[in-house]
Amino acid sequence: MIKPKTFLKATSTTLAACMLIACGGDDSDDTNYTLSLASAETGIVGESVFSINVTDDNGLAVYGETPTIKPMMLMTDSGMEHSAPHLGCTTTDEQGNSDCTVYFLMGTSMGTWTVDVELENAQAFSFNPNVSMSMTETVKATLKGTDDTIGGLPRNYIIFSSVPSMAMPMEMAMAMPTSRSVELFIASKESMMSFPALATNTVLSEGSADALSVDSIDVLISADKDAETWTTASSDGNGKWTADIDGYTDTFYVKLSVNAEAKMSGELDFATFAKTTDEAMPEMAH
Ligand SMILES: [Cu+2]
Repeated sequence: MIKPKTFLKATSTTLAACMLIACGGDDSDDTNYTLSLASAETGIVGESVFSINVTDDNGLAVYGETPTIKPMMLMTDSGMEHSAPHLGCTTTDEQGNSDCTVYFLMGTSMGTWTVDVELENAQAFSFNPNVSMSMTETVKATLKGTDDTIGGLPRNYIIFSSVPSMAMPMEMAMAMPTSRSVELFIASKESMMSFPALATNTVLSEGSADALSVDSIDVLISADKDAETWTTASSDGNGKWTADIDGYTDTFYVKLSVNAEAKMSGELDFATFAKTTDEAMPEMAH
C-alpha cells in the first residue's frame, strides 16, 4: 500500500519535472486555460464568425479543445433578454484558434449583445460585440407555419443568408444576370431563448403540446419567383443549405416546407433576399 504522503510527493516531483520539459500527461488539476478574442469585436445582423483563442498557463496554444458560446441580448427599451441562433465553436487548431458562429437577430442600436464563452478548465470569458446591419443585401427573413403553431401563434422559421465574400460590384451584378451560390442557415424559434437549427429527425418544442417531429424539410431557391422549377438546396443535416442558382441579378427567393407544409410570409409562400437599395432597407425586428 502506498502511503498518501509518499504518493503526493511522487506526484509533485513528476509534475515539477513535467513543467520543466513541457511534457503532456493527465495532470489536469492545475490546468488553467485562458480564453481571448482573436478577431474583431464586431458582427452583423445575420452570420457572424468570431475567432476564440485558447492558451494554457504557459501562454502556449491549446489544440483540440471545443469552447461553447451563449449569445444574449439585453434590449434597451424593454429590458428583456433574448438569445440568438448559433452553431457553437469548432475545435481549436494548432494556433489554439476556434471559430464560433452566431446568427445575430438585431443590431446593437436595439440593445447590448453579450457573448459568453466557456471551456472546461478555463476562466469564464465574455465580450460585447458591436453588431451592425448588413448594408449589402437581405441577410435574414422569416417564414411562418400555418397549422404549425406555438401557443396558438405561427411557428417562426428564421432564414439567414451568408453574404458572398467575393461579391461583384453592384453595377456589374445589376447589369448582368449570372449564377450565384446561395448558402443559408435555417433556425426555428421555440422561444426567445431557444433557436435550434432546423434538421430532420429532431423534435421542435419537445415535451410541449406544440411538439413537432421534423420528418422532412424541403428548401427551394430561385432567382425568379414565378419560375416553374426551383432549385432544390442540399443540406448538411445541421441547418445549413446550399444551392447554385442561375439568372441571378439582384434578388433570390426561398421556399421552405416542413413535413410538406409550406411556410409563409403573409400571402406569399417564399422569402425574398434582395440587394439593398436606398428604398428597401433590411427588416428591423426579429
Ligand atoms: Cu433584441
